[in-house]
Amino acid sequence: MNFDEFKITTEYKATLVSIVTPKLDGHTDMGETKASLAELRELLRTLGLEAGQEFVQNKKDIDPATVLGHGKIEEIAEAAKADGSKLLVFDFELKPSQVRNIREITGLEVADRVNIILEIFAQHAHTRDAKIQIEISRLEYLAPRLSTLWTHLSRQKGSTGVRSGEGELQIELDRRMVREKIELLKRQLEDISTSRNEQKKKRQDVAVTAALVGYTNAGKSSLMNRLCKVHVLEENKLFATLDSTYRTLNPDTKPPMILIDTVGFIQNLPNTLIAGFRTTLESAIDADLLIIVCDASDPHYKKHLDVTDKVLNELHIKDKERLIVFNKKDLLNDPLKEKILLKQYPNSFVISSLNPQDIDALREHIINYFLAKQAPYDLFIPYAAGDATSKVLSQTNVLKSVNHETGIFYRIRAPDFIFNRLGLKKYILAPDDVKQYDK
Ligand SMILES: Nc1nc2c(ncn2[C@@H]2O[C@H](COP(=O)(O)OP(=O)(O)OP(=O)(O)O)[C@@H](O)[C@H]2O)c(=O)[nH]1
Ligand SMILES: [Mg+2]
Repeated sequence: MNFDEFKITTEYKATLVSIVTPKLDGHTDMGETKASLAELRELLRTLGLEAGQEFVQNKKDIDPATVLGHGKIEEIAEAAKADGSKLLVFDFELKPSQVRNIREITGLEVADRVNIILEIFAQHAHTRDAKIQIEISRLEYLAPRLSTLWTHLSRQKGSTGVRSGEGELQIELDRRMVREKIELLKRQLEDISTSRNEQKKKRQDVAVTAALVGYTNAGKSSLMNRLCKVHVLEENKLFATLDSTYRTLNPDTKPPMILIDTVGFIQNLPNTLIAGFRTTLESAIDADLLIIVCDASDPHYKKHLDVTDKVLNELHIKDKERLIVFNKKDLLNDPLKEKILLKQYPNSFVISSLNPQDIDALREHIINYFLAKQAPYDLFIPYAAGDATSKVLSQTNVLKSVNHETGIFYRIRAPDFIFNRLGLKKYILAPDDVKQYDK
């Protein structure tokens, strides 16, 4: 079967539908629902879909068949048709049976938030890795919905003679095919993960890493580009980055410091996607430092930080060392906001990635963070030990050097794992001798 048939047609104008109810997380008051709808508009824009009217129903209980009330759904469908819209997009996850019911009542196409996010991920996946992960997530989303899709498809094709038995059999066959395909893709992903682990091991021996994580569109890639003076795709689109990218922050420090750019987070990120992107986020799991990037100009920045926390929790990396960077300072209208942020989040940074001075300060901070983690050593290396001198110069960070008659005094910093393998221990000065050479 060809799953492309179920892709959302982007020529459709979308009508947005949501709810305010104590029964649904993220939709418990009008403020939450409106914020989520605004984000859904952004998601639709990213996908290239025109977003039309939006409708919200206040409801104590969720209708199991259609979520919103039957009458309300009919009313929305009328208005959508009058507006030339053929697609209803619900701002929460719908059950397969609900999709089927709403389609039957309205005669319109029906999609939900998960559907939209999956489409964006599918469009933005470039590497083999990301493509496989998104395909697994899509198939897992589709599998329980196959019966809906089957009835929908047979109706769409104007087929009159599909007997129910035939349909059932077809659905069973399709399900099996989907399960097998998922298994196959997971095996492929494991292979990739193995070779990634080997690369990671190699990297851990020679570098320290910091991962940029945070809500989508916060400016992670922009920061990466400016901190490392390279070019990674940055776009005013949600989920511009889907796979992790590695760049050297500073080639002059030893070992080199590497920054990792990762996929953005979003609220109500479907579980299948978190699971699917675990391998991509593994780079963050292994990083020595997490740099949480947050768009300070977004009125919902707190919510974004909460979502980030939640995802990090799900990845079991809540306790890792972290630095919060509030970005897009240039868009803050209120001059007090920076002060408030710094007070609420001590040791955080408030910057604009468009401002070179801010970038330099942050870069220096990250470099110093890693250097401070390295132990200092005071060495005296005789001129005769040329080999040791070249190791010091090529593999450690020299803070100070003083030439003497018989050799050179070095104050250096190096991580234990590097210092231990250099064979320089015999040149370490006893504390009492340091004064004599350190001048
Ligand atoms: N005004 C302003 N815009 C910024 C700043 N930093 C980033 N941007 C813009 O914000 C948008 C998103 O930036 P990205 O770097 O792609 O964001 P991201 O966090 O990598 O997003 P995903 O890859 O989708 O998770 C782009 O249009 C950037 O030009 C900033 O400091 N100020
Ligand atoms: Mg990005």
